[in-house]
Amino acid sequence: MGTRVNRTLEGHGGTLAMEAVAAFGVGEIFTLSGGHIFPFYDAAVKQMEPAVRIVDVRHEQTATFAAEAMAKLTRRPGVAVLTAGPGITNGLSAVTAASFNGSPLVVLGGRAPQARWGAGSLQEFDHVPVLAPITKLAATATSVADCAALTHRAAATAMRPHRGPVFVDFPLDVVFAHGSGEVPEVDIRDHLHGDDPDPDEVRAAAELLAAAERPAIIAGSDVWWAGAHEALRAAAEALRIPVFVNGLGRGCLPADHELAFSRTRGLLKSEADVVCVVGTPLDFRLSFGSFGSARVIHMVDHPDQRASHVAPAVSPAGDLSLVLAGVAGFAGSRVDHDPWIARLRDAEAAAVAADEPLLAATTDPIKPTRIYGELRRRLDRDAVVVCDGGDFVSYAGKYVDSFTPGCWLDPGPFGCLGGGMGGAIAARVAHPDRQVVVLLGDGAAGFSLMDVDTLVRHQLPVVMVVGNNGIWGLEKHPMQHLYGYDVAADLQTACRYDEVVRALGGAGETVTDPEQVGPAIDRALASGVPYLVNVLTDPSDAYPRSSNLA
Ligand SMILES: Cc1ncc(C[n+]2csc(CCOP(=O)(O)OP(=O)(O)O)c2C)c(N)n1
Ligand SMILES: [Mg+2]
Repeated sequence: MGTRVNRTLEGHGGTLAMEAVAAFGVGEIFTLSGGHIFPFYDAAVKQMEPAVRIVDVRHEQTATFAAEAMAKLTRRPGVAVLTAGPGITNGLSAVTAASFNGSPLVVLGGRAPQARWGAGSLQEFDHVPVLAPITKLAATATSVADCAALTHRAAATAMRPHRGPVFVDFPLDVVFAHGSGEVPEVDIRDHLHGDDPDPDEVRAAAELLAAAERPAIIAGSDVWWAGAHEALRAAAEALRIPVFVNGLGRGCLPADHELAFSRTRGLLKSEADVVCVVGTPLDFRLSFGSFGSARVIHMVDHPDQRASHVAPAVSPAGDLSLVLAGVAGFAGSRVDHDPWIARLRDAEAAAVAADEPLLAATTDPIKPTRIYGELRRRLDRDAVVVCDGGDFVSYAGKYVDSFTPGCWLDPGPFGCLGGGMGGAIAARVAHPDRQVVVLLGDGAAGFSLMDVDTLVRHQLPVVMVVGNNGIWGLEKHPMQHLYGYDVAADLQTACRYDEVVRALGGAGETVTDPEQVGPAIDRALASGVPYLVNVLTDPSDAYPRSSNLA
């Protein structure tokens, strides 16, 4: 890293800040206008070569979700530029989601002028104390030179494992002022690696896996962030260990790999003797790290990711490529895992067979599973799938297979609804030629559907599929179960979300016949415009849920 040269650049503060993020490979910003942030726009269109793409949206929430999604899709910083005060507070949920997800989101904010601070300028608000608990770095640039140096430091901090969001705000009188500053040159590869793990801990983990009768790996997002998907495959193949995935771990081993499993994770609790969780927290999604009597290995990209509520057998911390390569290189003898692999494969095949009728269901109203039956066979191996919703999206997690890493955008453990259009925008910007399919609950759709306008204005065609059950399903069914009644859980029945998209300049249709789900998705994929397939689904259908949320 020390060999990189710094460029001394002249310009206003906005140019220096933008040059600093552009050095990380950032080619676009997601934003909504405000006078405080004009210098960033001027930099993007007039001062920089090549120009930086400005994707202007209809809600800062969408800008911030889009920037996080861009990071997930590209493994480099994603940048949101938000105006002072309400622009920044509108982005808070998405920043918090990025913090939970360990995503290198960079938020550049406007700020009321320094010279008048305290006098009551428009939108004067000290954002830093609000952002500090949900970011790795939150600070104010205090000079033109600082616009470059602090922004560089922020982006580098976001990228360093364990990754996470950062925030810098720029007082009006700093960001409009001219001056010079050093913009460090960046080789993004320098920012992908974590610290070296302790070789003894890596060896201990490999020995445990090799000696186990029935081991399994569960791989999560940090495997993708670390670019460790090849090392994951090598480790699994070398020791012949079944692999399950969650979050951005999806696709790190293709779903049709001989060692990839998805439907039999429940068996780990009753049958596995060693479970190795790599690159994801031991949270509610993984039964808080408790897998029956199995011993747990927790591989993390930084020591601060070790769980405090579980005592794993061993917990190697550091660069996950090196950790997994260390496992792959294990030279000792190992137990034959093939009987266990065969056992899981049989159970997996039985689960898949049992679901066939659900995926082909011809009921009226339509079962949400039928939508997935149709979608599964239409998705390309590198399709980007964006999830935003409750039960409808839980089905996506179960029935959509991932074959390519960096293709799966879900809300993650913060569970914030409303990221759908942000994900859609980013996916189409990052991957102009791939399928982009956004799966929306009807409730979730309401948070961001106005940003279909952004898809239309920026000519970003995507397919949206709404599982429209007319309810907040993931709340209505549990409330009924708990109280025997429900309240605040109903939405409009058969609301025409497709007409909303039409009004905004896209296209769409409502589907009530199960036989029309597939053809409607075909029309959407072929349309070349933002297209919403509004499928009226059965409100009595509840996702069969077993996980314990709290
Ligand atoms: C911002 C936000 N508000 C509320 C919730 C609580 N919540 C989780 S799932 C859900 C219901 C989602 O309904 P919908 O999108 O229609 O999907 P469905 O469950 O009906 O398939 C709600 C309200 C949340 N996770 N995030
Ligand atoms: Mg719903």
